[in-house]
Amino acid sequence: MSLTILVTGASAGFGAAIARRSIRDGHRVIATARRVERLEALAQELGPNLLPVALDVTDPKATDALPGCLPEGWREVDVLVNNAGLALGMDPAQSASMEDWDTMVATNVTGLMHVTRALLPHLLTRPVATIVNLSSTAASYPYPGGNVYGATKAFVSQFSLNLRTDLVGTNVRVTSVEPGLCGGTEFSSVRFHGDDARAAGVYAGTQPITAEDIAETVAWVVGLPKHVNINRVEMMPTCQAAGPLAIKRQG
Ligand code: 8X3
Repeated sequence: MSLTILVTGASAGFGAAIARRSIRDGHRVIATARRVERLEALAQELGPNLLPVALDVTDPKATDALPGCLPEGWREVDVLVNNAGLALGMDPAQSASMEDWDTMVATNVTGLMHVTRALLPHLLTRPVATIVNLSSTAASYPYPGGNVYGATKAFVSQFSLNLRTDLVGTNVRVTSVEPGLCGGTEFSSVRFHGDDARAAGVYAGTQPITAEDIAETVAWVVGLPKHVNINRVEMMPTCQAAGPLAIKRQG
């Protein structure tokens, strides 16, 4: 069955991979992002089944107006993929940038919340609908410098679970996808404010999860029969595992 899938943050990384995979699977994609020229390039690549829509998820006026701005024929959204999000900085809390913290909360928490609230009434009218929220292993496993980033992702995971309690008995499913180390995207470069050498160091000697692995997971979640809801998917590359708790010893 061909679905209409709205993906936020679709101009690169996970979002672009999810758009590519969804089109390949015969669906239609509303690709939203701030960087319209990148969306236009994606539309050139993927053809008329991709609709590029400029959207800054941190602009509540724009997110709240989003459903009303969709053109005729694109309003029946079956799947919302809340992918837009970012990590900024890895400094300890006592020296981290407040501006970075505010940006992460505005995007990962407030933006996701507004897009979800705007689309929910429409999703409820579909025979079956799915919200897929991109969270992180950082939601469950703290690490030094993860402070606000991990906290925003804990919000995403818990919001997903709480949404289900409101939506139980409706046809709207909700899944939190929680990846660990993922390579091949701008994630670490953005986190380190363009320091690509430092970003590359994050992946040195590893085979991380890829954006295509995430797209595969989203395709699986979305394609399951309507009586199945996957609550959360935690995924790590085989080279990664949760570490021991830290102990600071004296001497
Ligand atoms: C991405 C995983 O470990 O960089 O969300 O926080 S991590």
